[in-house]
Amino acid sequence: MKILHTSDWHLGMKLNDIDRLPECEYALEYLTKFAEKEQVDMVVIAGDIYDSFIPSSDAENLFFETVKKFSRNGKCAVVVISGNHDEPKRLMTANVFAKEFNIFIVGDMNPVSLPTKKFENINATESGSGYIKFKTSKNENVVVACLPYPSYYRYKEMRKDGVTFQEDVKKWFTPAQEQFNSDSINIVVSHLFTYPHEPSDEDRAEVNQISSAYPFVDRRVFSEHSTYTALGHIHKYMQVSKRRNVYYCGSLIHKYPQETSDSPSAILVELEPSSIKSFNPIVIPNLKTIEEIEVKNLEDIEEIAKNKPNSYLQFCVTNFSLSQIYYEIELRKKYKNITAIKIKRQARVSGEREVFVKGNLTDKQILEKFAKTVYGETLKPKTVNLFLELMAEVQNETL
Ligand SMILES: [Mn+2]
Repeated sequence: MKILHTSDWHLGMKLNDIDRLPECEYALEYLTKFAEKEQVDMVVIAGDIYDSFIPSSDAENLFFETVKKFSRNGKCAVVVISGNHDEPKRLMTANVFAKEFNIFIVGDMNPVSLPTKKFENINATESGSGYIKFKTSKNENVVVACLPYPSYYRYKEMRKDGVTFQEDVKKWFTPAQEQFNSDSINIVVSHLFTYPHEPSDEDRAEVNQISSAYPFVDRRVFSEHSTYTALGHIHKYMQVSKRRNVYYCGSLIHKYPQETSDSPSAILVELEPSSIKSFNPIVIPNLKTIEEIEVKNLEDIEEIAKNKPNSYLQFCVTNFSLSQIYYEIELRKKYKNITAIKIKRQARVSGEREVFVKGNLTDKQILEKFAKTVYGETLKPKTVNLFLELMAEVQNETL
């Protein structure tokens, strides 16, 4: 069977007050056409459908339209889980209608209700705590284990002393992963942090300790009997485990300049019981790109911003004087495609790093030191006095 793995749509995401929904629409248009052309049997969406708990009606509309297109009147099953950005209950309300399109939205560990009608290609046959079983027209048995974004709050559990997050996630996975059979196609869908290295025994204790503060798990939580594990949460295409076939597919649209236009953001896999028949990372074309550009002077920015209206631009300026601050504000106002102007620190240019300790320094000395290290400048007495006046005012207010 053919499966399309997509994740982290973040519908409703904004950048510099620019609504990125048209970009999502463009990418999803491509992805739905692709899924139709490939005649995929199942689409899994590994969480973070929306960017916020209360999405706009436009964002919801795009989600509903898209999953409906994916379903091709029920020919393709669509399995959606909630991510940390989604409000699980709100996401699941659509299940009342969704199941009649072969669409299943999983936001908690309760069994989803099954459709009342039969579809020609793939049908849900059973559901339980964290899993849905399907049967295809080619008589393939499919088990999908779903673990929506795991958190103690969402799973209504308390963290116990001496029990790691790793152990709890493994426990939450158990009822579903126990359903895996050697003759079925076993799929895991989740939204969490994991990493591609197996910690050594030495490191393990440390990893467990850190993971009690930061919710991440290592790949031992994923069943060895899983044919394919579809993850969301990290916005970058990544192979976590080759042996266990654990993958992050990447986000729908780019969020960071490191993601180049040719990085994959979806995965098409063809699965057989206990093996992958074919594996294809998909590069989804983006309507806009994110670029990081280094310039010498602030004056160089305007020309670039004018010529690249379809890119989000993050500038890094080498020479910057504090007196140019108003010019910078004006530039940002005029060109909405400028998403950041960072100043390359003088200390970093010369390769030095200075540790800044307040110690017994006065406010005046701190300001002068700051200006010197960050901007390489000596401030005019007028600027220093203005700063001190403001500081005095703030201190008076907070007393
Ligand atoms: Mn996430």
